[in-house]
Amino acid sequence: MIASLYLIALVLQWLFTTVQTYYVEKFGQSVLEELRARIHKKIITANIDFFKDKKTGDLVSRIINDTGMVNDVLVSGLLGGIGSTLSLVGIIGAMLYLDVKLTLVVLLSVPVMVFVAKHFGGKIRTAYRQTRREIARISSVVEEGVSGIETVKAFGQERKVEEEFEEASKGAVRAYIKVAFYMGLFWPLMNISSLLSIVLVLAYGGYLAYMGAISVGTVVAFIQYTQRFRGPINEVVSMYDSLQSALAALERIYEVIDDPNMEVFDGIRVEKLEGHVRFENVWFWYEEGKPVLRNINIDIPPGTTIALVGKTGAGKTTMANLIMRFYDPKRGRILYDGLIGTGINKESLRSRISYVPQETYLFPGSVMENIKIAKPGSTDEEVVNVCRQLGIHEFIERLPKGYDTPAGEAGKLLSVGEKQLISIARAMLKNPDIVILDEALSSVDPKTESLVQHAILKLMEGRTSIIIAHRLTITRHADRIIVIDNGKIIEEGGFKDLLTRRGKFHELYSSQMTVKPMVER
Ligand code: TTP
Ligand code: MG
Repeated sequence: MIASLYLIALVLQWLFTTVQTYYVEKFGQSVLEELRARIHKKIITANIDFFKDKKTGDLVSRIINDTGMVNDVLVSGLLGGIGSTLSLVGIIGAMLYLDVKLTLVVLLSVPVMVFVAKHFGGKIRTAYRQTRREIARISSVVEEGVSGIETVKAFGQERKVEEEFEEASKGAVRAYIKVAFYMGLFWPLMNISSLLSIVLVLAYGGYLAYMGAISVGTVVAFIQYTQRFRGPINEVVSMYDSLQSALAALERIYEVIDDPNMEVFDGIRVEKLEGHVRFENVWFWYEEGKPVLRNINIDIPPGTTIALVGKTGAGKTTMANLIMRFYDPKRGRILYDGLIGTGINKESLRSRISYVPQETYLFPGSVMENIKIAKPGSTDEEVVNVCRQLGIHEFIERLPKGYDTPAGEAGKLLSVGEKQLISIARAMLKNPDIVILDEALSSVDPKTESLVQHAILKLMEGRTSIIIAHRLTITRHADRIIVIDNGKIIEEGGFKDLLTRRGKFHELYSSQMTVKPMVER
């Protein structure tokens, strides 16, 4: 009878273990998926402020390592934890059934174990958190070193990057050793407190048996139970400390998810803009107390072109950032067709503006695919048409594989001028109402330069355009030129007007005109 019950128990155990492993893993993976998706969504949709103090490697580590850690603990912790809790309940029940007083004696060791677990648990958690941070630092160093590899090599910085890596790697080792140290203290203390309860059972149980209050068999059963008791208690406590590391990981995940830098996509949706842009007493700073734009007032009527010129660091790109609403003015406001910028839905506003940034970012994929990102769902014909209008179709056709030429990771295969042309084609494909062009300073060969210039003029035709001009020849085509210095407008007017006035613009222009031929030669 007992043998067959035992057999049935074995079969049930096998069945339940199988079912449990499957479902717990499935549950763990779905939680993992959800966490990963949430943190990734947060990163992609956060506003630009969010990225100011973040490192790519660190963010990647949070998505991969920290969520993975939470999953491991969920799975192993749940498996071990549920089983152990059930065993503990069973064992304590059986002991209580045999003898209540002796059970209480065994349970005396529980507060000791809980104290040890709590006290050292905290230390272990701190040390775990440190390990998470060090792992993230290793990813950052690798990420930065690899993405900046040209600069690293050009300046012979290999040794320095290597040292940074070694330092981060050693930091991780130190953090793990600290964890090991506290664990090393923790487990022996746990074991000793559980062994002490066997001593108590021997002493008190032995006394009771000697006095004839209980049988020797009961004492033997208690010793067995006490030994079986230690396993599940250890498991529950170890679940406790893996929970500690999961909490450390969760904290890092929620630091990102709860970051207040949310991109808010509400406000009025705009379908189409006339293109009237107006800066009213706009002040802006990235850091409190260091204004980058001071009381800017500009009125750009629909369909006109203004050129922003000024020394490096004057605040030109910052003005572009404000028009795109990557940031909002700290004081004053920007109006679009008379609507206050902060009341317009960002997504819809950005869909009406083409921004050609100072540096072109190309995604892996062909030239064709890279242009198409400006307007998802567009056809090859549309792209070719746009390139024809811009006068760069023949140019692209002459690339090694024409429109199918791979743009390569971050555009490593294309020259600066070629990248700029792709960027302009993108802007044109979007058919925007407003164009912002942050022209790159890097010199392009004269042939490409005239191609670029021609394409820019085509792009600006009939649209409100703000062109940040580094090469001042293009300012000839602007309706108005605004000279910025140290965040202030110091001069404005038409091209001829400013030249005859012989002020700041004249100075900038003539210095470029005399230097340029030498550069080109
Ligand atoms: P920019 O607006 O970038 O200056 P600029 O575009 O006129 O310069 P360049 O011709 O070289 O392109 O910078 C103005 C100041 O603001 C400068 O001191 C750097 C600072 N700044 C930040 O602190 N964070 C930023 O994200 C940017 C874009 C600028
Ligand atoms: Mg700039």
